[in-house]
Amino acid sequence: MANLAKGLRAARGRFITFEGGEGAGKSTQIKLLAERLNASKIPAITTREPGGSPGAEIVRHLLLSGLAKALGAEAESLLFAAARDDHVTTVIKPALEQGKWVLCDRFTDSTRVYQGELGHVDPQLIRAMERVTIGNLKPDLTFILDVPVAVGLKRAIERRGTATADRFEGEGIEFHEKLRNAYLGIAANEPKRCVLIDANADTETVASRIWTALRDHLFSAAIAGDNSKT
Ligand code: Z5A
Repeated sequence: MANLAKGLRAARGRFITFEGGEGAGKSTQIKLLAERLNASKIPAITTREPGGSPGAEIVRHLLLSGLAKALGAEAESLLFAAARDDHVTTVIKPALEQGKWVLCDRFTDSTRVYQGELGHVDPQLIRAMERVTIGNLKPDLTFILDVPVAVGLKRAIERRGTATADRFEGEGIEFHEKLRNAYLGIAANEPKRCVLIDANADTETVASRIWTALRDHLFSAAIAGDNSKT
């Protein structure tokens, strides 16, 4: 493990994104994974979208407060793209170039699902925005955390307490069911990049599922790369 960590530190970092519906447990799991990687001497940072950089956090406020909703799904997509552009340029790419692993709470799949599938924004516009904002920066691995809608919403409502629901939390059950199906579709269509995680379990069990999948996908690839040099 020590040699592997040394080899992985020397290379470009890995880009890992977490996706899923409301209350799936992404933020909880990202934090746990970062702690585990750092404890294994693999430097990892956590970040999120929309946001993650000072400029993008301003756009986040505009989007999640619902102020931009009246502009329509296309305009909202452009705002998500503007936030992503700043985040990728100022945070994600520099960290990867320094050899850090970047764990990001939501990324382009969220735009595909929320604005594309649910907001009916033209897929060609979604792809064009991806080309502009991320170029060839694709996640090395995407964890799609899956929970039944009722479970996710219950968790989110409990966490929110008396605070007001944000722009997307306020949508109805049908919206969240469609969201879940859209994520299941992405996981089925892109099995090399995406790992579907059953997140309807206690926190430690989900963390262990994620660690096992990470080891299988990224560490085994790194070991194979290492062995091929000998
Ligand atoms: N959005 C978009 O439309 N287009 C885009 O391109 C992008 C985003 C990038 C961002 O919301 C919104 O922006 C999002 C999509 C949209 N819409 N929504 N809704 P956000 O950043 O404010 O929140 P989120 O990304 O949706 O995450 P979340 O729903 O707040 O939750 P989470 O990160 O998946 O879960 P959590 O915070 O880790 O856990 C939620 C609660 O459950 C918490 O109290 C935990 O302690 C508890 N929890 C976590 N795991 C467990 C387990 N295993 N068992 C029991 N309880 C648990």
